[in-house]
Amino acid sequence: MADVKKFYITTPIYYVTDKPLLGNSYPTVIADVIARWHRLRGDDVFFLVGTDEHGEKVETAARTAGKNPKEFVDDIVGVYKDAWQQLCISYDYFIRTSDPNHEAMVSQFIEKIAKGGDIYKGFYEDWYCVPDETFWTELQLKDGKCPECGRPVKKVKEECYYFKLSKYQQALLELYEKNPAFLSPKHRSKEIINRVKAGLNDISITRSTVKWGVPFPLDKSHTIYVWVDALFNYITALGGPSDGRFARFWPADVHLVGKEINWFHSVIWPALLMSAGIELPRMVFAHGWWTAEGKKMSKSMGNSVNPMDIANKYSVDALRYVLVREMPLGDDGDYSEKSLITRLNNELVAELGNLINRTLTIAEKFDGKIEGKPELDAALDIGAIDAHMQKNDTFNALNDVFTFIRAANKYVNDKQPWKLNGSELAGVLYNLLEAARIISILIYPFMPQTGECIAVQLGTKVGKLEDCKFGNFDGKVAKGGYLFKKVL
Ligand code: ME8
Repeated sequence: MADVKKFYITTPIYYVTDKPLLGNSYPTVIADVIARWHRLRGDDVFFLVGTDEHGEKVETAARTAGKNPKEFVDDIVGVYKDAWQQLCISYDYFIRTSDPNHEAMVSQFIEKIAKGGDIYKGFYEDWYCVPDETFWTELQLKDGKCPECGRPVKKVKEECYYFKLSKYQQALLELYEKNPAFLSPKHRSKEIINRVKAGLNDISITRSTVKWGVPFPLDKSHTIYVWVDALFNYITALGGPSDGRFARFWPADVHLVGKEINWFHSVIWPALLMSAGIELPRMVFAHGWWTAEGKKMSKSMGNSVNPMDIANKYSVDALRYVLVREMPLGDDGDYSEKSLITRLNNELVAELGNLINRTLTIAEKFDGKIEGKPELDAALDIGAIDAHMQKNDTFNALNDVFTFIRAANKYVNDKQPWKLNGSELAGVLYNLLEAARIISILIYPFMPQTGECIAVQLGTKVGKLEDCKFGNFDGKVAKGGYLFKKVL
């Protein structure tokens, strides 16, 4: 296994115009799984989440709701925090871009970039997608609409300040060349590299018609473009360059983002950092998109999925399980309730739940000393699972954990412990209880409540990765209820 190290992972910070949906719960759950795994290894982890609170989209949503923007965002942030608590998101810090500390630091970074000569005054006359907070040229539009989300765009004509993004073309291409993992997964890197090779335009980094934002330090009649404000959250959350947390955790090890915001993270963000003289993050990992029941999820189509409804109906862990298991990280996938029920019944109930239940049932009836020789250990390859997780391959890691669960179930079927007694039964039970204990650890990052529930029934605590080897079982079994209930 690789050495223990510091590990800093971030999710996108979400626009606070609505409650959390399945889409943005996805990177939050995946980042949580990865952060929890690193903590199991003993790594020094910092896991950041937060909210993107400025800009035209939020300003407009607040106006529509008849509130001032600050009141409006304060109300929704609470909903996000509650949702993340319910989904067992173990974040270390929740950043809000309306935090005064964040605002002050963003202003300082912009002053630094301006001092370096990378900002100049100009005029923007082209298109803008408010829901995505993105500038588009006439040529980029698709049928006159936003090429990213397909929604209508509006014409913007306003004075603005530009950032010299074009100056960083060569440096960015060198970054991608020298550090291929920066653009992850590999199959999404080509698109970015080709676009950067084709040439970079300077970008507008202020709005003079949007009031809800960080004042632009060089000209207070402008606010800083919401995307520039937002990207700096990854540093301001650590208290900025003079803070001990920055020294300890920066550069970020993984910025997990949706594929539609890869450009901002893989091109604009490193260019801003180069300009500000700050070390670059190690990886931007662009994950894929969910559709729901075969269709793009959107409120207007009435098929946006509320993750809390799924969690309340089936359990938080069933939701987390499906988010990891149904779609390899980096690919696109489809969420359907039918598929969730199939996995819940066939995998969580019939494989994991059944193994733990039958193991505990036999163990409770047995009153001898539980001892034996490891036999099931050959079916477990912790190194391979950890290697998947080092590549953020949550899908294959979970797959391998289930391969072990299946091997343990097969072991029960082969050994038929109900026909055994004495030392033979003790030996089989020893293997099953040690397997169950190890499973409680391995499953914990994916399904924390299930991991804890197994450990409690075994009379142990969820251990660390180093405890995932067959030793002496020293728990005290107290069988509880079923882990999962079959959905009929
Ligand atoms: O873009 N499938 O915020 P946002 C998978 N504030 N992931 C989805 C998804 C879907 N159907 N829908 C949304 C912003 N997501 C900016 C980010 S970061 C400095 C600023 C996820 O509220 C996906 O990760 O629109 C996407 O990148 C994110 O939600 C967008 O959230």
